[in-house]
Amino acid sequence: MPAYTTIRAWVGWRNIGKPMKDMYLRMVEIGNQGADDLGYDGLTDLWFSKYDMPAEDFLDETDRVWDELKPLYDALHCHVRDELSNFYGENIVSKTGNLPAHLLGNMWGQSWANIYDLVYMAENNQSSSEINLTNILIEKEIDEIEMVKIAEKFFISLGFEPLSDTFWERSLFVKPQDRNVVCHASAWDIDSDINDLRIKMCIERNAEDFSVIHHELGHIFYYQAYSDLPDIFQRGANDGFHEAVGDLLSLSITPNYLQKIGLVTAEEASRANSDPISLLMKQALDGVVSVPWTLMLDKWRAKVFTGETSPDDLNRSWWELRKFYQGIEAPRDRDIDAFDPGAKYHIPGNTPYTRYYLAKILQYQFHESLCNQMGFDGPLHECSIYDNEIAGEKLRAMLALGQSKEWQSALEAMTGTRELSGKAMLNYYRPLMDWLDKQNAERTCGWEES
Ligand code: X8Z
Ligand code: ZN
Repeated sequence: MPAYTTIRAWVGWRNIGKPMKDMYLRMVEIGNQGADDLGYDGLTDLWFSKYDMPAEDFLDETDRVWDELKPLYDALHCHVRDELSNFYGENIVSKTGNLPAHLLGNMWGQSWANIYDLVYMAENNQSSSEINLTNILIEKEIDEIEMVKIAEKFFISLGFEPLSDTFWERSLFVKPQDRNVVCHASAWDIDSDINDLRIKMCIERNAEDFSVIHHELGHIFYYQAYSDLPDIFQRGANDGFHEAVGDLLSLSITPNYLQKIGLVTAEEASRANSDPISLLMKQALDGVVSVPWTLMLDKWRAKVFTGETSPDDLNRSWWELRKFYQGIEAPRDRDIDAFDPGAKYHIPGNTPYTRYYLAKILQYQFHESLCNQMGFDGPLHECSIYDNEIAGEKLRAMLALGQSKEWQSALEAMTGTRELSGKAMLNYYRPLMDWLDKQNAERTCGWEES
């Protein structure tokens, strides 16, 4: 799509934010009042006090891990910027500045997987080695329900009980034609005593939604795993753990796994395995790219909640943080009354977002540790925990703890460490990082952060 078409879509999408601004500010006011009444120092203190350590220490932990991961993000940013600049021209994408937010293949620039073809395949002409899951789902006529069944089978292979009849009867899988629904995917613990667990999602037959289905089922199997505990413990070890379960399984959707379940041939799998950079690039455009995004979102909210950002500065502060953490900028000056955060579901929905930051990191810690415990000794991106008894047992035991122990102990039970760490993610992407360093050798990386 030409750049000017995407600008119109990008700008139009954000118009919905403008009328939300005053209502949002009122919601923050009420939220702060409620938090104070509960004995917290406002909403920021309330939100970040639920991680089994003082809020400031937890925020320091998130920053520490970002310091570990930033070099990987910077290298990817540098490569993507150069490729986009070659494709669109330097007048649209400068080789030294921020990335224009409308050209990243996603309304929020939170995953760049949709521009994979522009940043890797085109130049390296690797089209033949890539597994295109979207095409496979369509060619094999795998419908929305079958996509969920495939994900369910993955969990069953790890020793989980099959989903209940009511899950299949009462979930929403396909966008209804006769009414409006909230399509943002979600998973619901309606009544786990009678196993009434459901997902609500407008599934589209593509690779992205195949992952999101695993994500949502991760919530469902977590609900199921801790349903026997006293009510007070029926939660994730922390909210990041809840978001990480399905994402953990997504890392195991390897070419060999797809071959095992009959979606690709042995030849297609081995061709895909022969080009690890292609596989890792595709993963990184989602997994690595989401790290600064999931961090900056609540950085913005924290400043709004405390009043450090004044009502007149809401949008300016948003773009300052987008620039600082992600090296992304708006393609046009924003209107004075713009409220761009309002166009992201979790802002008006008031859903905390640091949980996704934690999940993006934890999923690699879980993956690396389970793969090691399974005795897998190849590169981490080739490891799949599918159908592995040891991995299944470890995962089920951790989920069954619910919130009965602090999250550090749940992490320790599964991985042997009590610390959040970016090391596992760095190990996973090591071959890509080496490749990026070579690609970037003659380029000027980085961007002006303020
Ligand atoms: O909102 C979600 C899930 C809902 S449980 C689909 N996610 C975040 C988003 O879409 O922005 C998953 C990744 C980040
Ligand atoms: Zn989720």
